[in-house]
Amino acid sequence: MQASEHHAALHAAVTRRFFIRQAGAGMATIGSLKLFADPTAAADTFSKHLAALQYLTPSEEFRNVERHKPLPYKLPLEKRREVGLERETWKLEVIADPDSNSRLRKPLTKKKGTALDFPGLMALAEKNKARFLKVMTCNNIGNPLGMGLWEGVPLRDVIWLAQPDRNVRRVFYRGYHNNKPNQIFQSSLPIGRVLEDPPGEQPVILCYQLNGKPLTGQRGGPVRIIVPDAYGFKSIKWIQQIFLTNHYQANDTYAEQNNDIDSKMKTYARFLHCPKKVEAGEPIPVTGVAQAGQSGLTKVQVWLHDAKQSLPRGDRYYTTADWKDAEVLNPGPAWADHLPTKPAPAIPHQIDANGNPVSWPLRNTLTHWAALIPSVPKGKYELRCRTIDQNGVAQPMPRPFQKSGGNAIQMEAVRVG
Ligand SMILES: Nc1nc2c(c(=O)[nH]1)N[C@H]1C(S)=C(S)[C@@H](COP(=O)(O)O)O[C@H]1N2
Ligand SMILES: [Mo]
Repeated sequence: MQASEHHAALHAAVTRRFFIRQAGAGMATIGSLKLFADPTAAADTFSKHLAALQYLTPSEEFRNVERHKPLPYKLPLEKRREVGLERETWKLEVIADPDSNSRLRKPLTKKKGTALDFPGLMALAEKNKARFLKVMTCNNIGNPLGMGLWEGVPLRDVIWLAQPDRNVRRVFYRGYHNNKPNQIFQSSLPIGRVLEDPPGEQPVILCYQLNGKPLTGQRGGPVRIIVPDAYGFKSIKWIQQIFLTNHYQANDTYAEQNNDIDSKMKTYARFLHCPKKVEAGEPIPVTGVAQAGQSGLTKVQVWLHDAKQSLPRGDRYYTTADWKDAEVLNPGPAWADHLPTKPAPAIPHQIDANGNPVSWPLRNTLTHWAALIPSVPKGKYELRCRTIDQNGVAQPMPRPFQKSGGNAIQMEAVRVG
C-alpha cells in the first residue's frame, strides 16, 4: 500500500533516534542485531530514508476511496472545464432543499448567476482561512489513508453569504457525479456543527489546498469538504452543491451502506515494521503508527504472546495480558519539513509560533511509535499492539463496533530462532 510505504520512510527517520538511543544505552543483546550493530551503521541505514522524511503524506500517495464512472478527475480537460471541475469554471450552489421549508434570503444559484466561484472563494480566504492537520481515514478500512495539512474557507462563511434565516436544521452536500442520480455520493452535518466548533476543534472547511499545494482532482479538487473530526465519508470531494434543510435526519450515502455515520475518529495503533523472523537471543525491533481520535492518546503498547500458551480466557480484548509500553515519537518542527513554504504556519490548538506541536499526539492526526522487545526463547509468537486513550481506555474499547471505524487489535506472527 502506497500510503504505508510513505509512512514507513518517514517513520524510519523518526524512529532512528529511538533505536540508536537504545543501542547507546548498552542493551546487552543489541550488538548481535545486524541493522543496529553500531549506532553509525544504523544511522547510515536510515539516512537514505531521511531524504524521504515527511510527516505529511504527498497528495498522490494517499490511498483513494472513490466510486464514480468515469472518475471525475479522469475526464478530459475540456469536459472538466465544462462541468466545473477546474478552478476557472468551478461553481458552488447554496440553496434550500427543495423537499423542505428552509428559507434563505440570498440563495447562491447557477441560474441567477449568484453561485460562488473560485475567485469568490479566494476573496473569502483572504479575509478568513483555516488550516489544520488531519488524518484521512475510511471507517471501513483498517489503516489510515494519508496525513494532511488541509487549508480552506470555513464552510459557515459561505453559508452566511446565502443569508439563511429560518427552518434550518441540517446541511446536505454532494459533489459532481456525472449527472447520474445513481452515482450521487452525499453526506450531511447538523447545522450547529458547521456554525460553531466544539472547544478545541477545527472548523468544517471548503478545502482548496493540501500540504501547501492546490488540491488535485484526485484528492477532490478543485474544492472538497473536510470535516476535521469525522471519518472520510463526510469529506465530500468535487463539492458543487449544498442544501440547507429542515430535515432532522441524515441523508448520507454511507448511512444506506450500514455505517455508523455519527462516529468520531477513534484511537488505535497499527504496525509498520514487524520482523517475521528474528534470531533467538536478539531483541525484536517494531515500529508503527497510531491514530489519535476523539479521546486522544496517552500510550501505545505491545504484547508478545508465546503461541504455545492459550490466550486469556473470557477476555476478548486481552486486557489482562502482559502489555508493555512502546515509545510515542514526537517529530517536533520536522512535521513541516516538506511543506513548500517556510516557515510552517502556526495552527490554533495544534502548532505554536515556533512550529512545535502544542501537545503530542494531536487529536485527529497520526503519530509514530517504536518498541524494542527483549529477546525471547526459540518459538512461534504472536505480537499485538494497542492504544490507551486519554480516558485511560484501551483499544478497541470504548467503541469496538466495526461500522463506526475499524479499530480491531492487530496481530502479527513472529518466528524466533
Ligand atoms: N464525491 C465523493 N467524495 C468522497 C467519496 C466519493 O466516493 N465521492 N468517498 C468518500 C470516502 S468514503 C472517503 S473514506 C474519503 C477518502 O478520501 P481520499 O480518497 O482523499 O483518501 O473521501 C470521501 N469523499
Ligand atoms: Mo470511506
